[in-house]
Amino acid sequence: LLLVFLLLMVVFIVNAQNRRSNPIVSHMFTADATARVWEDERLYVYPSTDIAGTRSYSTMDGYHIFSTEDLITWKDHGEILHSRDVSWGWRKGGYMWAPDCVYKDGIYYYFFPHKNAKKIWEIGVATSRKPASDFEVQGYIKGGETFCDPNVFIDDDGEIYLYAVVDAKCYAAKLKDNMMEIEGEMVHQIGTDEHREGPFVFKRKGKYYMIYPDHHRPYNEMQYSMSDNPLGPWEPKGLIMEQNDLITMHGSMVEFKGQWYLFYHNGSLSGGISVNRSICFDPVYFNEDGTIQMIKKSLG
Ligand code: FUB
Repeated sequence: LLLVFLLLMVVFIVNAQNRRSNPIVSHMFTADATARVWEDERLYVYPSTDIAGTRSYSTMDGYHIFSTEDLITWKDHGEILHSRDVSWGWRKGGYMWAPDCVYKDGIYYYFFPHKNAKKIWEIGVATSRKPASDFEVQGYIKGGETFCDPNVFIDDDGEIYLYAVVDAKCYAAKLKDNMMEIEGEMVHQIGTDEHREGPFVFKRKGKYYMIYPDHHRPYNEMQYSMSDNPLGPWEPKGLIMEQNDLITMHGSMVEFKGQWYLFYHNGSLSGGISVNRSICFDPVYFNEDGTIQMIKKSLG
């Protein structure tokens, strides 16, 4: 009897933990999750912040960072950057949209789309020697004007690529070593035609993957393309996650402790309010040929 009781307790605790894991954050609204695993074996999520009570994405402001070592307990590292820290930014603040962060030569580079004093999108760059604090704004990427939703991918050979969006199309270029200038011009990424916003590129077993939200209405779905080259052309591979309860879908994919995960957002905390989103994650499984299996959502 005692054994049965203990077994029931274990099942109860595991279930309770699973229930707690999504959404990741429940004390504020978060969206556009970029997940990264750094050398300290922690997983960091770099999301944007949705403002309670707002009616518009224009009010989004003040980035937080969250991290975990077990996908159960999450640490909020607090607000690490606000529009008031951006000297060249739109005077009324807000417009701090989907960020990314990469690590290179001892420095964490935080990329954030923000409107400049003329209300035109720039890709801001802030740096720190730590993954979740002390970020200082360095400026914005030259050649990245009007682009939004930056994603930076560093290949095994050290080449750096910037992906970003304008007019619901994905463009990309090499980034110079200084991380502040693109080489040449942003080029349209062929084979990502269903793309609407928020690209995220990663590499697995020598293949390049780009995941992106599509134009599906009323709610976006998550699709992906694959390539042998980080600048394409890409081969569209179709859906990996069906629609959530929101018009936007934006996410990232990362391997953590031997398992791949998709990070994304939905309206689970707000009851489906488009501008009050919550970040979630679910496991991802690959087929033998490298294609991605449809992802089962644990919520929404
Ligand atoms: O969060 C603001 C915008 O909504 C992002 O930049 C888009 O990707 C969409 O999620």
